[in-house]
Amino acid sequence: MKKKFQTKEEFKTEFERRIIEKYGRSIEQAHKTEKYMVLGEMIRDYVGVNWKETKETVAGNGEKQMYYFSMEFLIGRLLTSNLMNLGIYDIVKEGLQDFHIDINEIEDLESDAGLGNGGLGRLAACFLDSLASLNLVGHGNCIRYEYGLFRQRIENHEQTEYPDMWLKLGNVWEVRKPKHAIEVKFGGHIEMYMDEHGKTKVNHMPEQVIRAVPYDVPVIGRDTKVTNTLRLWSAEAADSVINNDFASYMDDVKAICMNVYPDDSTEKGKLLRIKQEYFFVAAGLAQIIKAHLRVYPSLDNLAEKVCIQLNDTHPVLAIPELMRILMDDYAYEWDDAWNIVTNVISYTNHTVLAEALEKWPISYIQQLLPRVYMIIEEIHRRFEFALDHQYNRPDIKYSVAILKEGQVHMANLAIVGSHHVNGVAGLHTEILKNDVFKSFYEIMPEKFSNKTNGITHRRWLLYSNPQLTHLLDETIGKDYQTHPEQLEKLMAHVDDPMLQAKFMDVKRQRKQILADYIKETLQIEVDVNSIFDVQAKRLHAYKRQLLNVLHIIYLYQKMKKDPNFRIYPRTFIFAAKAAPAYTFAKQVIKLINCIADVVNNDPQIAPYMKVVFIPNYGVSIAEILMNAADVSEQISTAGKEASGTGNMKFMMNGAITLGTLDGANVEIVERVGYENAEIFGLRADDVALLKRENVYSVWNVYNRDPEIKAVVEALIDGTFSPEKEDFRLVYNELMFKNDEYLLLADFDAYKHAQTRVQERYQDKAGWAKMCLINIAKSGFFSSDRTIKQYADEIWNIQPIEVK
Ligand code: DL6
Repeated sequence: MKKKFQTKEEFKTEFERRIIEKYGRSIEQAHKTEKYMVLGEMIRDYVGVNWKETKETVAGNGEKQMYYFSMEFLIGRLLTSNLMNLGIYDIVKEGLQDFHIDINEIEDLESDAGLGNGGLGRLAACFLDSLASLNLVGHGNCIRYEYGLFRQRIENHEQTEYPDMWLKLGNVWEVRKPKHAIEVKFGGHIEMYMDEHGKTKVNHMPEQVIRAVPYDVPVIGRDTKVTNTLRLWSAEAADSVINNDFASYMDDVKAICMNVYPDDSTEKGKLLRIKQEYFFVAAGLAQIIKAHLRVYPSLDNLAEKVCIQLNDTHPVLAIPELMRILMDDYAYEWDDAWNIVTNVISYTNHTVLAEALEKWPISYIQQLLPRVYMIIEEIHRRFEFALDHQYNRPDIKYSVAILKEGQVHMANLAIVGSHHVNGVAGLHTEILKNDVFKSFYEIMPEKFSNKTNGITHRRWLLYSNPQLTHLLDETIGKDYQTHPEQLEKLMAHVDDPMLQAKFMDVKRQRKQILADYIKETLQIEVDVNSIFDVQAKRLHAYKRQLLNVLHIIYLYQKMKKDPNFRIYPRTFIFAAKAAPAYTFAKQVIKLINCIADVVNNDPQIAPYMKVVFIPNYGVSIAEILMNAADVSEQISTAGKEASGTGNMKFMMNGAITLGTLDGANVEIVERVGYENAEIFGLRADDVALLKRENVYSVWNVYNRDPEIKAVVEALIDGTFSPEKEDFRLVYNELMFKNDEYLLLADFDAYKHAQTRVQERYQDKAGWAKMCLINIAKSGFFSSDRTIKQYADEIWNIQPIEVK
């Protein structure tokens, strides 16, 4: 089958024809959103042939397929990356130019898909890009949320949340597939009976049935025909509405796909969250089973042909649900079903924070998913039996229990039901093995492994930083584009003064792009000759944006007090969303904006220091922010950040990591050397020791150091807000919870690290060399490497060839 266009002229003819046919207007008359929609649809249809051929190859050759079950896929805009991956960007750009259409304007119309909230979701998106680009068959399974997390605006210095209507123009990339809809059952009761062969049969009489309708988005790899699917499930009313109250039934249906993160602090919120989790898992599994049975006579070989990766604990209900399908719908005995399930499923852990490890009240699961709960109980019972009789470890029964304290411990269920469990960076995996999941590791060490995260170098370097890409092509050739580990070739050139100068020029161009954006959106003038120091990530106490803020206060106070003390000009840039109910995080955002107001408007200080908070951080903002940074702030309390992936994006674009030895920072430093990063502060072991021995007192630090005292007092003395109580909560969290995240314990070390940064920046050649070394060593952090490891060591899938 022939593609619809292969040359610029063919593209133009097709584009013009479609505009006229769809909107009954000429190109000149068409609105730019209409041009965007038509272009998107053309690209989607363009890949239709590859999509079909990939599916046929998989079925024809009996290829094994991987399904990535994730509540989040932060895929960002797709137009540019799809055009680039397909190698038709220039044809399309020039074709549009002939019609006097600027491709950048069209690109800007696309919204970031609102399918996630942070690093975990962006990781899933990078993985999809790498899977297709490596010719691996790996699909995404998620919810088609109607509204993304929220659109953040700053009003009166504060975060305000507006609906993120990312589907406002529709989603040009998706194809609705009503024929593949699945009925998902909730509530009700279970009837058990004996069939004519004396076998126990189970009948679930649900209280509510909701139809899951898939919307498929093609996932296009670079220079390959392999086209995978991101399947997004949308909730609709089922034909058989069992609930009598139609209005409240419709509310329930709508609620499932309404938001990414419904507030789960209430019972209602928790029930909704469990419903969301079961909804996309049950629908995804049902479709996998159907597709399998279209090709194979039974499910006996399911584990040979299918594997499922659980992205954190959110999709863990896949374990009991697959058991349910195998036993209740296909009459498998428990042991056979368990054997299949535990060979299909594997689990990635993304956090060590106790509060982020999901636990759901037993009564909620029982009420919503009565049959699934029975199976969880049986998994729990059998595992306890195994602890007594197989592992001989009754002593650890409590710590590894799936059911305890009235709750279902989802991570424990995940570990018991998976063939592999992995962490996302070396240090993180060690903490899982030696601390968080120590008891599990003792009895099943072979399950645990590390898969250090990665980022797709296509989006984060090749497409978002064409200036640097051009310089790299010129210096080391283009092989690194398909083999990112070959960025290492740059090491042979890092001492070249000409290259160093060219790199600084590229960085300057990227800084100018960001500076223009800041000017246009925030009316703040920033100096591209200053050090761009960036902290961009979700706002959380453990990520310690507040440490950065306290240091800014320190510099401000010192410059105000001593006219002879001046710093090398620095622009401190923040970007972060705070969870709407997370008051502390929202106060920190307000604090940053209040400080920005004071500092930026102080004529003595502003030439040396600017503070900028860029609102509505997301993938598109990251694309102009990461590559403009000189300094990458990765300053979490050691042991708390599982990996981080922003650190890798900064590094790949030639920023220096200013960080603690936490998450993947450890592996960054291992590669670039301590001399090419700025590492400070307590190590994870030190933190653990301080906590264990209970020897730290925040008041001792406060009383010992007058400078620290002055900084802390500035939170509540009206320096940054006439309302002295505005930041009381921040103050209290710091001082009356004994500085849980050890900000003041690390303050001095951070301050000195910051001083070294400014000294080193002034040696331009030395700085450029450091940046080039960071780029050269960043190939390891391409998600292509990560995905190859998952494919070889967990999924056992191989690249395919689509003819
Ligand atoms: O693995 C992706 C990403 C890591 O880079 C971050 O370090 C980690 O915080 C994040 N984890 C989560 C899970 N929930 N929590 N908290 O988002 O995963």
